[in-house]
Amino acid sequence: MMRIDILTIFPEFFTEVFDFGIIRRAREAGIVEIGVTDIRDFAADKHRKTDDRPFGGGEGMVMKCEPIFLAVEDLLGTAEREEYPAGTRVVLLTPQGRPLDQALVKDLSDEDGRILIICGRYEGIDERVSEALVTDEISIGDYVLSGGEPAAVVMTDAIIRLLPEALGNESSAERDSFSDGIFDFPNYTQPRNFRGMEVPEVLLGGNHAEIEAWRREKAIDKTRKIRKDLIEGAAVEDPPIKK
Ligand code: 6GU
Repeated sequence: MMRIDILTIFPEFFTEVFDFGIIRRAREAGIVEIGVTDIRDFAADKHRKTDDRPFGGGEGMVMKCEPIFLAVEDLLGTAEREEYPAGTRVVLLTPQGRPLDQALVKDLSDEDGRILIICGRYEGIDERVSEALVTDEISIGDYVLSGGEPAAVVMTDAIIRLLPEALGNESSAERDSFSDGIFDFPNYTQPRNFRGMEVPEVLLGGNHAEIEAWRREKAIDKTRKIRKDLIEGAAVEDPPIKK
């Protein structure tokens, strides 16, 4: 079983977010266990302060290192990165991290693994957390969130759905957008005509080779239009001839 622990100053943020769909089923099936730890429970002072003003001056507050060290020590029984048991990752979610992509998700998705996810807040977090605790600093994209909590949900979802037996349809992850480096092909279902918008003829014909070719062409077309950078990195042969 995989174990994911989220360290946050807003534990209530996660009360229902993991109770739906694939994540709920994976938890119920014992494929993954998710724990949420309130960093504030490890604040030593009587005001339970988890942040303070930055040394050197400047705007905003900085998350203190001690409560985070104590929380990680409590969960793992050690604070030394070198001593983590094999398969343990301590992730700091921060806009200054390595961008999360499907390859990194796959790397993190270990059916017997253990991941601690530290949600950064405010203007920053004491650098000693990165220096001594963290194995991976990760960002979910080039935009700024007010905290790592939404990113923790994103990352957790992406990891869990890749665990063996998490998906109802075993082959779905193989067919994912991005598993071959480009977008998924467009899908249609009933009705064949919706307000004058027709389902493409080729999909109704039952010619599987033709359907396959059409889907690949559409997937490449759409990827090229929206994410040219993906086409350059993907194993995509000749551009399809435009009709
Ligand atoms: Cl992980 N945290 C914050 N605060 N902002 C982000 C992010 C993370 N990833 C992208 N923007």
